[in-house]
Amino acid sequence: MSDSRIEDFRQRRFGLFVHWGLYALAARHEWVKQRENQTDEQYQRYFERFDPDLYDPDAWAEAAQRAGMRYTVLTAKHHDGFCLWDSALTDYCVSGTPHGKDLIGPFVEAFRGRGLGVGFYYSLLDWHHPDFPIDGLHPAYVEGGTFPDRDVTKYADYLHGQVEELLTRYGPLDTLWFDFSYAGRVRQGKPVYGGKGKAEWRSEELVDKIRRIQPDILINNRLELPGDFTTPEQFQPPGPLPTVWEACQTLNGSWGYDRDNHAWKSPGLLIRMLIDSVSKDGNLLLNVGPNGRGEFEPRALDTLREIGDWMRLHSQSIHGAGVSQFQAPEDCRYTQRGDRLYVHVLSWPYRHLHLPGLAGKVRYAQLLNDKSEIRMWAPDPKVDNGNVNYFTLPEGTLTLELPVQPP
Ligand code: FUL
Repeated sequence: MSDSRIEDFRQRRFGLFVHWGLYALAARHEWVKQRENQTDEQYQRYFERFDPDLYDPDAWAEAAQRAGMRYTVLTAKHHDGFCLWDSALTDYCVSGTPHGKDLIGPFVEAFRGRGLGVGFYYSLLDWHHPDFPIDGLHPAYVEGGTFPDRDVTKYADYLHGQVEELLTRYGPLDTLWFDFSYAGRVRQGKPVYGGKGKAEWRSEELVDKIRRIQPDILINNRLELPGDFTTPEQFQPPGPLPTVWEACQTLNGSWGYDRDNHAWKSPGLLIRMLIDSVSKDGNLLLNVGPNGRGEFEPRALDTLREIGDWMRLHSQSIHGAGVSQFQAPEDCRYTQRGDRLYVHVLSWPYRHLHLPGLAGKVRYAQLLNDKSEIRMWAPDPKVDNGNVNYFTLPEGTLTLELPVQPP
Protein backbone atom coordinates (compact mmCIF):
# COMPACT_ATOMS: atom_id res chain seq x y z
CA MET A 1 0.00 0.00 0.00
CA SER A 2 1.44 3.34 -1.02
CA ASP A 3 2.44 5.62 1.82
CA SER A 4 0.61 8.57 0.30
CA ARG A 5 -2.73 6.71 0.37
CA ILE A 6 -2.24 5.86 4.02
CA GLU A 7 -1.14 9.39 4.75
CA ASP A 8 -4.22 10.80 3.03
CA PHE A 9 -6.45 8.50 5.08
CA ARG A 10 -4.74 9.57 8.30
CA GLN A 11 -4.98 13.25 7.45
CA ARG A 12 -8.72 13.07 6.93
CA ARG A 13 -9.25 11.88 10.51
CA PHE A 14 -13.03 12.12 10.71
CA GLY A 15 -15.58 10.25 8.61
CA LEU A 16 -19.26 9.37 8.36
CA PHE A 17 -20.37 5.75 8.58
CA VAL A 18 -23.81 5.12 7.09
CA HIS A 19 -25.77 1.98 8.01
CA TRP A 20 -28.77 1.82 5.77
CA GLY A 21 -30.88 -1.01 4.50
CA LEU A 22 -34.19 -2.81 4.97
CA TYR A 23 -33.71 -2.78 8.75
CA ALA A 24 -34.34 0.99 8.67
CA LEU A 25 -38.02 0.08 8.28
CA ALA A 26 -38.05 -2.17 11.35
CA ALA A 27 -36.39 0.78 13.11
CA ARG A 28 -35.02 -1.40 15.91
CA HIS A 29 -31.37 -2.21 15.19
CA GLU A 30 -29.69 -3.60 12.08
CA TRP A 31 -29.55 -7.11 13.61
CA VAL A 32 -33.34 -7.27 13.92
CA LYS A 33 -33.70 -10.25 11.58
CA GLN A 34 -31.30 -12.37 13.60
CA ARG A 35 -32.33 -11.09 17.02
CA GLU A 36 -35.98 -11.84 16.38
CA ASN A 37 -35.31 -15.03 14.46
CA GLN A 38 -37.25 -13.69 11.49
CA THR A 39 -37.40 -16.02 8.52
CA ASP A 40 -36.75 -14.77 4.99
CA GLU A 41 -40.50 -14.78 4.44
CA GLN A 42 -41.14 -12.62 7.49
CA TYR A 43 -38.35 -10.21 6.68
CA GLN A 44 -39.70 -9.87 3.16
CA ARG A 45 -42.26 -7.35 4.43
CA TYR A 46 -39.52 -4.72 4.57
CA PHE A 47 -38.29 -5.54 1.07
CA GLU A 48 -41.80 -5.10 -0.27
CA ARG A 49 -42.11 -1.68 1.36
CA PHE A 50 -38.64 -0.25 0.90
CA ASP A 51 -39.22 3.12 -0.75
CA PRO A 52 -37.13 5.96 0.67
CA ASP A 53 -39.05 8.76 -1.01
CA LEU A 54 -37.08 11.57 0.63
CA TYR A 55 -33.64 10.20 -0.20
CA ASP A 56 -31.33 13.13 -0.91
CA PRO A 57 -27.70 12.05 -0.59
CA ASP A 58 -26.49 15.57 -1.16
CA ALA A 59 -28.23 16.60 2.08
CA TRP A 60 -26.31 13.79 3.83
CA ALA A 61 -23.04 14.89 2.26
CA GLU A 62 -23.70 18.48 3.24
CA ALA A 63 -24.40 17.50 6.86
CA ALA A 64 -21.21 15.43 6.94
CA GLN A 65 -19.11 18.13 5.40
CA ARG A 66 -20.46 20.75 7.75
CA ALA A 67 -19.60 18.49 10.68
CA GLY A 68 -15.98 18.50 9.48
CA MET A 69 -16.06 14.96 8.14
CA ARG A 70 -13.74 14.23 5.25
CA TYR A 71 -14.88 10.81 4.06
CA THR A 72 -17.69 8.32 4.24
CA VAL A 73 -18.36 4.58 4.31
CA LEU A 74 -21.74 3.23 3.19
CA THR A 75 -23.14 -0.24 3.88
CA ALA A 76 -23.46 -1.57 0.33
CA LYS A 77 -24.66 -4.85 1.87
CA HIS A 78 -25.16 -5.57 5.56
CA HIS A 79 -25.62 -8.96 7.25
CA ASP A 80 -29.22 -9.28 6.03
CA GLY A 81 -27.83 -9.63 2.50
CA PHE A 82 -29.87 -6.79 0.97
CA CYS A 83 -27.91 -4.79 -1.62
CA LEU A 84 -28.31 -1.05 -2.09
CA TRP A 85 -27.25 -1.25 -5.73
CA ASP A 86 -28.66 -3.00 -8.76
CA SER A 87 -26.49 -6.11 -8.56
CA ALA A 88 -26.42 -8.41 -11.58
CA LEU A 89 -25.77 -11.30 -9.18
CA THR A 90 -28.95 -11.22 -7.10
CA ASP A 91 -32.54 -10.06 -7.14
CA TYR A 92 -32.23 -9.29 -3.46
CA CYS A 93 -31.37 -5.69 -4.13
CA VAL A 94 -32.96 -2.27 -4.36
CA SER A 95 -34.15 -2.75 -7.95
CA GLY A 96 -36.77 -5.25 -6.78
CA THR A 97 -38.21 -2.93 -4.12
CA PRO A 98 -40.83 -0.25 -4.75
CA HIS A 99 -37.98 2.29 -4.86
CA GLY A 100 -36.55 0.40 -7.81
CA LYS A 101 -33.49 2.57 -8.41
CA ASP A 102 -29.81 2.32 -7.57
CA LEU A 103 -29.04 4.13 -4.31
CA ILE A 104 -25.29 3.94 -4.43
CA GLY A 105 -24.56 5.90 -7.63
CA PRO A 106 -26.22 9.11 -6.37
CA PHE A 107 -24.55 8.65 -2.99
CA VAL A 108 -21.09 8.38 -4.52
CA GLU A 109 -21.72 11.36 -6.75
CA ALA A 110 -22.93 13.55 -3.88
CA PHE A 111 -20.02 12.80 -1.55
CA ARG A 112 -17.32 12.88 -4.22
CA GLY A 113 -18.80 16.09 -5.57
CA ARG A 114 -17.97 17.70 -2.23
CA GLY A 115 -14.45 16.32 -2.17
CA LEU A 116 -15.21 13.68 0.44
CA GLY A 117 -13.61 10.23 0.21
CA VAL A 118 -15.94 7.29 -0.46
CA GLY A 119 -15.69 3.72 0.74
CA PHE A 120 -18.05 0.78 1.09
CA TYR A 121 -18.84 -1.56 3.93
CA TYR A 122 -19.51 -5.07 2.68
CA SER A 123 -20.74 -7.82 5.00
CA LEU A 124 -19.16 -11.25 4.74
CA LEU A 125 -22.14 -12.53 6.66
CA ASP A 126 -25.24 -12.97 4.56
CA TRP A 127 -28.39 -14.23 6.27
CA HIS A 128 -30.23 -14.36 2.97
CA HIS A 129 -27.92 -16.14 0.55
CA PRO A 130 -28.86 -19.85 0.27
CA ASP A 131 -25.23 -20.96 0.37
CA PHE A 132 -24.05 -18.80 3.21
CA PRO A 133 -22.62 -21.34 5.65
CA ILE A 134 -23.90 -20.05 8.99
CA ASP A 135 -27.27 -18.89 9.98
CA GLY A 136 -28.62 -17.88 13.34
CA LEU A 137 -31.81 -19.77 12.62
CA HIS A 138 -29.83 -23.00 12.45
CA PRO A 139 -28.14 -23.53 15.79
CA ALA A 140 -26.73 -26.86 14.58
CA TYR A 141 -24.14 -25.00 12.59
CA VAL A 142 -23.42 -22.63 15.43
CA GLU A 143 -22.58 -25.68 17.53
CA GLY A 144 -20.09 -26.74 14.87
CA GLY A 145 -22.37 -28.80 12.63
CA THR A 146 -22.57 -28.42 8.86
CA PHE A 147 -25.23 -28.00 6.22
CA PRO A 148 -24.60 -30.61 3.53
CA ASP A 149 -26.86 -28.71 1.16
CA ARG A 150 -24.87 -25.47 1.37
CA ASP A 151 -22.01 -24.91 -0.99
CA VAL A 152 -19.82 -22.24 0.49
CA THR A 153 -17.75 -22.06 -2.69
CA LYS A 154 -20.81 -20.67 -4.41
CA TYR A 155 -21.26 -18.09 -1.69
CA ALA A 156 -17.60 -17.05 -1.92
CA ASP A 157 -17.90 -16.70 -5.71
CA TYR A 158 -20.93 -14.50 -5.19
CA LEU A 159 -19.11 -12.36 -2.65
CA HIS A 160 -16.06 -11.97 -4.91
CA GLY A 161 -18.32 -11.09 -7.85
CA GLN A 162 -20.19 -8.46 -5.88
CA VAL A 163 -17.04 -6.80 -4.65
CA GLU A 164 -15.83 -6.66 -8.25
CA GLU A 165 -19.11 -5.08 -9.28
CA LEU A 166 -18.78 -2.40 -6.63
CA LEU A 167 -15.21 -1.59 -7.59
CA THR A 168 -15.81 -1.47 -11.30
CA ARG A 169 -19.09 0.44 -11.13
CA TYR A 170 -18.26 2.98 -8.47
CA GLY A 171 -14.46 3.00 -8.26
CA PRO A 172 -11.93 4.19 -7.66
CA LEU A 173 -12.86 3.86 -4.00
CA ASP A 174 -10.91 4.99 -0.99
CA THR A 175 -11.67 2.09 1.31
CA LEU A 176 -13.30 -1.31 1.52
CA TRP A 177 -14.63 -2.14 4.95
CA PHE A 178 -15.37 -5.85 5.34
CA ASP A 179 -17.36 -7.18 8.28
CA PHE A 180 -16.49 -9.72 9.68
CA SER A 181 -14.58 -12.98 9.57
CA TYR A 182 -15.44 -15.06 12.58
CA ALA A 183 -13.30 -18.19 12.72
CA GLY A 184 -12.04 -19.13 16.11
CA ARG A 185 -14.55 -17.19 18.20
CA VAL A 186 -15.18 -19.12 21.36
CA ARG A 187 -17.57 -18.37 24.20
CA GLN A 188 -17.64 -20.52 27.34
CA GLY A 189 -15.48 -23.11 25.65
CA LYS A 190 -17.77 -23.50 22.63
CA PRO A 191 -17.36 -22.09 19.14
CA VAL A 192 -19.65 -19.10 18.78
CA TYR A 193 -20.03 -19.69 15.10
CA GLY A 194 -19.06 -22.70 13.10
CA GLY A 195 -17.27 -22.01 9.87
CA LYS A 196 -13.72 -21.79 8.77
CA GLY A 197 -13.64 -18.04 8.31
CA LYS A 198 -11.13 -16.78 5.80
CA ALA A 199 -10.72 -20.20 4.18
CA GLU A 200 -14.43 -20.09 3.34
CA TRP A 201 -14.47 -16.71 1.66
CA ARG A 202 -10.92 -17.11 0.36
CA SER A 203 -9.72 -13.84 1.84
CA GLU A 204 -6.24 -13.85 0.25
CA GLU A 205 -7.67 -14.48 -3.21
CA LEU A 206 -10.22 -11.73 -2.66
CA VAL A 207 -7.56 -9.22 -1.67
CA ASP A 208 -5.45 -10.12 -4.72
CA LYS A 209 -8.44 -9.58 -6.93
CA ILE A 210 -9.27 -6.22 -5.32
CA ARG A 211 -5.67 -5.05 -5.71
CA ARG A 212 -5.62 -6.08 -9.36
CA ILE A 213 -8.65 -3.87 -9.99
CA GLN A 214 -7.56 -1.04 -7.73
CA PRO A 215 -4.03 -1.33 -6.42
CA ASP A 216 -4.13 1.62 -4.04
CA ILE A 217 -7.40 0.98 -2.17
CA LEU A 218 -7.25 0.65 1.62
CA ILE A 219 -8.79 -2.52 3.07
CA ASN A 220 -9.73 -2.93 6.72
CA ASN A 221 -8.66 -5.77 8.98
CA ARG A 222 -11.84 -7.84 9.22
CA LEU A 223 -11.00 -10.43 6.57
CA GLU A 224 -8.84 -12.25 9.11
CA LEU A 225 -5.83 -10.68 7.43
CA PRO A 226 -3.89 -7.76 8.90
CA GLY A 227 -5.33 -5.22 6.41
CA ASP A 228 -4.24 -1.60 5.98
CA PHE A 229 -5.97 -0.33 9.11
CA THR A 230 -7.59 -1.76 12.23
CA THR A 231 -11.09 -1.00 13.40
CA PRO A 232 -11.75 -0.73 17.16
CA GLU A 233 -15.53 -0.90 17.43
CA GLN A 234 -17.31 1.26 19.99
CA PHE A 235 -14.28 1.76 22.18
CA GLN A 236 -11.25 4.00 22.32
CA PRO A 237 -7.87 2.27 22.46
CA PRO A 238 -5.85 3.20 25.54
CA GLY A 239 -3.04 4.68 23.43
CA PRO A 240 -1.55 4.76 19.93
CA LEU A 241 -1.64 1.37 18.19
CA PRO A 242 1.14 -0.26 16.18
CA THR A 243 -1.13 -0.04 13.11
CA VAL A 244 -3.03 2.70 11.34
CA TRP A 245 -6.46 2.69 12.96
CA GLU A 246 -9.98 4.02 12.79
CA ALA A 247 -12.40 3.72 15.72
CA CYS A 248 -16.02 3.35 14.66
CA GLN A 249 -18.73 4.68 16.90
CA THR A 250 -22.52 4.85 17.08
CA LEU A 251 -24.65 7.77 18.16
CA ASN A 252 -26.78 5.55 20.40
CA GLY A 253 -25.47 1.97 20.44
CA SER A 254 -27.36 0.98 17.28
CA TRP A 255 -25.89 1.29 13.80
CA GLY A 256 -29.19 1.04 11.98
CA TYR A 257 -32.00 3.52 12.57
CA ASP A 258 -33.46 2.81 16.02
CA ARG A 259 -36.55 4.88 16.62
CA ASP A 260 -37.18 4.21 20.31
CA ASN A 261 -33.59 4.33 21.42
CA HIS A 262 -32.98 7.32 23.64
CA ALA A 263 -29.51 6.46 24.90
CA TRP A 264 -27.81 9.06 22.74
CA LYS A 265 -24.28 10.17 23.29
CA SER A 266 -23.94 13.92 23.73
CA PRO A 267 -22.15 15.93 21.05
CA GLY A 268 -19.59 16.86 23.71
CA LEU A 269 -18.79 13.21 24.37
CA LEU A 270 -18.45 12.49 20.65
CA ILE A 271 -16.13 15.46 20.23
CA ARG A 272 -14.01 14.10 23.08
CA MET A 273 -13.86 10.74 21.28
CA LEU A 274 -12.69 12.48 18.12
CA ILE A 275 -10.01 14.38 20.01
CA ASP A 276 -9.01 11.23 21.86
CA SER A 277 -8.64 9.32 18.57
CA VAL A 278 -6.47 11.96 16.95
CA SER A 279 -4.35 12.33 20.10
CA LYS A 280 -3.60 8.60 19.74
CA ASP A 281 -2.98 8.86 16.00
CA GLY A 282 -6.30 7.34 14.96
CA ASN A 283 -9.39 8.30 12.97
CA LEU A 284 -13.01 8.34 14.04
CA LEU A 285 -15.78 6.99 11.82
CA LEU A 286 -19.06 8.20 13.33
CA ASN A 287 -22.25 6.47 12.27
CA VAL A 288 -25.69 7.70 11.28
CA GLY A 289 -28.53 5.29 10.50
CA PRO A 290 -30.90 7.02 8.07
CA ASN A 291 -34.59 6.22 8.41
CA GLY A 292 -36.93 4.44 6.01
CA ARG A 293 -37.75 7.64 4.14
CA GLY A 294 -34.07 8.19 3.49
CA GLU A 295 -33.50 10.98 5.98
CA PHE A 296 -31.17 11.60 8.88
CA GLU A 297 -33.46 12.07 11.86
CA PRO A 298 -33.40 15.44 13.67
CA ARG A 299 -31.43 14.07 16.63
CA ALA A 300 -28.63 12.98 14.29
CA LEU A 301 -28.66 16.26 12.40
CA ASP A 302 -28.55 18.26 15.64
CA THR A 303 -25.59 16.22 16.83
CA LEU A 304 -23.72 16.70 13.56
CA ARG A 305 -24.50 20.39 13.65
CA GLU A 306 -23.06 20.77 17.15
CA ILE A 307 -19.96 18.84 16.22
CA GLY A 308 -19.70 21.11 13.17
CA ASP A 309 -19.87 24.21 15.35
CA TRP A 310 -16.93 22.90 17.31
CA MET A 311 -15.05 21.86 14.18
CA ARG A 312 -15.49 25.30 12.63
CA LEU A 313 -13.22 26.64 15.34
CA HIS A 314 -11.02 23.64 16.01
CA SER A 315 -10.65 21.56 12.85
CA GLN A 316 -7.01 22.56 12.45
CA SER A 317 -6.31 20.56 15.62
CA ILE A 318 -7.96 17.49 14.01
CA HIS A 319 -7.37 17.36 10.23
CA GLY A 320 -3.78 16.49 9.50
CA ALA A 321 -2.98 16.36 13.22
CA GLY A 322 -1.78 13.38 15.23
CA VAL A 323 -0.05 12.18 18.33
CA SER A 324 2.42 14.52 20.04
CA GLN A 325 5.80 13.55 21.41
CA PHE A 326 4.81 15.35 24.63
CA GLN A 327 2.83 13.72 27.39
CA ALA A 328 -0.44 15.50 28.19
CA PRO A 329 -1.43 15.99 31.84
CA GLU A 330 -4.55 14.39 33.28
CA ASP A 331 -7.82 15.71 31.84
CA CYS A 332 -6.05 16.98 28.72
CA ARG A 333 -5.27 15.56 25.31
CA TYR A 334 -2.56 16.81 22.99
CA THR A 335 -2.81 16.75 19.25
CA GLN A 336 0.04 18.04 17.15
CA ARG A 337 0.40 19.27 13.59
CA GLY A 338 3.91 20.21 12.55
CA ASP A 339 5.27 22.43 15.31
CA ARG A 340 1.79 23.38 16.56
CA LEU A 341 0.73 21.72 19.77
CA TYR A 342 -3.00 21.75 20.54
CA VAL A 343 -3.99 21.39 24.19
CA HIS A 344 -7.53 20.03 24.53
CA VAL A 345 -8.72 20.72 28.06
CA LEU A 346 -11.38 18.12 28.90
CA SER A 347 -12.02 19.37 32.39
CA TRP A 348 -11.53 23.10 32.83
CA PRO A 349 -9.30 23.99 35.79
CA TYR A 350 -9.65 27.20 37.65
CA ARG A 351 -7.29 29.57 35.91
CA HIS A 352 -3.95 27.73 35.83
CA LEU A 353 -3.10 24.78 33.67
CA HIS A 354 0.29 23.19 34.36
CA LEU A 355 1.96 21.39 31.49
CA PRO A 356 4.89 19.21 32.55
CA GLY A 357 7.98 19.21 30.35
CA LEU A 358 6.98 22.17 28.18
CA ALA A 359 8.98 24.94 29.90
CA GLY A 360 11.23 26.62 27.35
CA LYS A 361 9.58 24.73 24.47
CA VAL A 362 6.68 27.05 23.66
CA ARG A 363 7.15 30.44 21.97
CA TYR A 364 3.56 31.66 22.08
CA ALA A 365 0.19 30.36 23.27
CA GLN A 366 -3.26 31.35 22.22
CA LEU A 367 -6.86 30.30 22.63
CA LEU A 368 -7.99 28.72 19.40
CA ASN A 369 -11.55 30.01 19.74
CA ASP A 370 -10.68 33.68 19.36
CA LYS A 371 -6.88 33.89 18.99
CA SER A 372 -6.63 35.67 22.31
CA GLU A 373 -3.23 35.39 23.92
CA ILE A 374 -2.76 32.92 26.73
CA ARG A 375 -0.24 34.22 29.19
CA MET A 376 2.32 31.64 30.24
CA TRP A 377 5.39 31.25 32.38
CA ALA A 378 7.68 28.59 33.70
CA PRO A 379 7.38 28.76 37.45
CA ASP A 380 10.41 28.26 39.59
CA PRO A 381 9.57 25.11 41.55
CA LYS A 382 11.89 26.16 44.37
CA VAL A 383 9.98 29.34 45.15
CA ASP A 384 6.80 29.51 47.17
CA ASN A 385 5.34 32.88 46.33
CA GLY A 386 2.39 32.29 48.58
CA ASN A 387 0.04 32.65 45.67
CA VAL A 388 0.50 29.57 43.55
CA ASN A 389 2.30 26.67 45.17
CA TYR A 390 4.79 26.27 42.38
CA PHE A 391 7.05 24.16 44.56
CA THR A 392 4.63 21.26 44.15
CA LEU A 393 5.22 21.23 40.41
CA PRO A 394 7.88 19.18 38.70
CA GLU A 395 10.82 20.99 37.17
CA GLY A 396 10.26 21.95 33.54
CA THR A 397 6.54 22.69 33.97
CA LEU A 398 4.93 25.42 31.90
CA THR A 399 1.95 27.19 33.41
CA LEU A 400 -0.82 28.67 31.27
CA GLU A 401 -3.28 31.22 32.52
CA LEU A 402 -6.66 30.22 31.14
CA PRO A 403 -9.85 32.24 30.89
CA VAL A 404 -11.91 31.89 34.07
CA GLN A 405 -14.76 30.28 32.15
CA PRO A 406 -14.29 27.70 29.42
CA PRO A 407 -14.95 29.36 26.06
C1 FUL B 1 -20.41 -5.14 13.50
C2 FUL B 1 -21.74 -5.47 12.86
O1 FUL B 1 -22.24 -6.69 13.31
C3 FUL B 1 -22.63 -4.31 13.21
O2 FUL B 1 -23.94 -4.51 12.80
C4 FUL B 1 -22.03 -3.06 12.59
O3 FUL B 1 -22.06 -3.15 11.19
C5 FUL B 1 -20.58 -2.86 13.06
C6 FUL B 1 -19.87 -1.73 12.40
O4 FUL B 1 -19.86 -4.02 12.83
O5 FUL B 1 -19.53 -6.14 13.56
